[in-house]
Amino acid sequence: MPENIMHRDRTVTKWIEEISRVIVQEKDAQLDIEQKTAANDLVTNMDKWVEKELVKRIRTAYPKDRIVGEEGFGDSIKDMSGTVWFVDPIDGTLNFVLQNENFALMLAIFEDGVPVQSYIYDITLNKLYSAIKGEGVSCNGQQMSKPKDVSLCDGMLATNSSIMIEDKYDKVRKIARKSLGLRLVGSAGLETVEVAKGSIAAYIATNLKPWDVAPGILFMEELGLKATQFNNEPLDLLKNNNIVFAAPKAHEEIMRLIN
Ligand code: 2AM
Ligand code: CA
Ligand code: CA
Ligand code: CA
Repeated sequence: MPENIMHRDRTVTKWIEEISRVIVQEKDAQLDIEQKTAANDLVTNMDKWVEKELVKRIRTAYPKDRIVGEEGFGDSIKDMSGTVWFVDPIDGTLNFVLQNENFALMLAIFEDGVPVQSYIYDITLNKLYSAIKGEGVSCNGQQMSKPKDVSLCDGMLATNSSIMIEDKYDKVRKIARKSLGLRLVGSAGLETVEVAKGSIAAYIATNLKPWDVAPGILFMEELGLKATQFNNEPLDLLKNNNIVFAAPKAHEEIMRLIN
């Protein structure tokens, strides 16, 4: 592994450990909850604090890099040149507020559009999943193996609730019927992790933001899995995406059913 990547990996891992310790410690204290666009689109003081803290640390350690963060403390970017960080301070805010589990802190680093490092930290389970370009994927430092290439009929499908509620993609129901079962966790990051582990054959979701999907690209790449938009094109991190993260066989079937 190149020295600069190894050093940055150690730095990011330490930041995630330190910051998430505060999330766990402060969680039961007063949580300020605000609505963003709707009653199910929330932000808390903790989301904001985590993003501010990460942005501050990235700017100090890597002043030339650009940052795209959900809560708006980063930069707005029009291209992927140079080093770009994607920050989702708490992925699964609704779970964070209502469930006390199933939420994650996520980071992804791209160099000239190429994903080089990704992190998804399951905060309550204390599991840090990290992907490093050319080095595979690990969980708490333990290398993960490539999952089996399964068809839909041998695996489960994860999806996001807007597909189901808004009825925009009727084809998704056809895909669900071919699978062994449907799962909705409510954290794009943790659903990505399930695909990486092979416990879910495919994750299909509509209208996800760049920071929701950025870490998944390298996880899929390093494990021989597929990450595309519904039209089979690569993800575009300058806009929202309808995404499929899947085992290759399941992905091929989904492409046939969705297009
Ligand atoms: P978030 O919790 O970081 O907002 C399920 O809701 C998944 O979709 C979560 O990963 C959530 O990320 C993401 N998501 C993206 N846009 C959303 C929105 N407008 N409202 C709720 N969740 C959204
Ligand atoms: Ca949000
Ligand atoms: Ca998110
Ligand atoms: Ca978030």
